[in-house]
Amino acid sequence: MPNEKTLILVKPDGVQRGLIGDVIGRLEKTGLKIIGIKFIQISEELAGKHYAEHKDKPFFSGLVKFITSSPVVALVLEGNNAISITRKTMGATNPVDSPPGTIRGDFAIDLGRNIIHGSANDDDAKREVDLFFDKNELCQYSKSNDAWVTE
Ligand code: DAT
Ligand code: MG
Repeated sequence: MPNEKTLILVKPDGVQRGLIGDVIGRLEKTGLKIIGIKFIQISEELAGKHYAEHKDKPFFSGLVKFITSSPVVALVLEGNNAISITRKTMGATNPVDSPPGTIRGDFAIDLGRNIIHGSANDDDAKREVDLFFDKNELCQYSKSNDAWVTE
């Protein structure tokens, strides 16, 4: 889809391991544009809303505990096919299944410590961007190389 938005989190493990720059650098290099960014401590309430689809899963309480265990970096990326481009760059949910060259494939070994969140589809992206960012925290702007990224 043209000019999609997607919500990214550098999760607590990525922050604690000093991987913020590597993760954001890889995403930036795709050509997707950062239109929102912040460093936040996720509350239990926000974690519950963000991971609502998993609330009945056995791993839900561990997931909430993990995502609230340390600050995260939240970003909104914008560009053509931002959701699928980002998911490809992230790798699979389980690092074991993530090929080299992907963020999870290169930086993670454990399903519960997989470094990055990225919205999985259009509905999730809209909901998650709204959960983490106010409208006035997103910047619409041009970059001089836009025409070299998008035809
Ligand atoms: P993704 O983060 O790739 O969108 P997901 O939405 O299915 O994956 O799950 C959210 C997170 O929950 C995932 O990044 C890691 C954790 N998780 C998923 N499945 C799990 C499982 N079976 N056991 C433990 N943690 C799991
Ligand atoms: Mg998901």
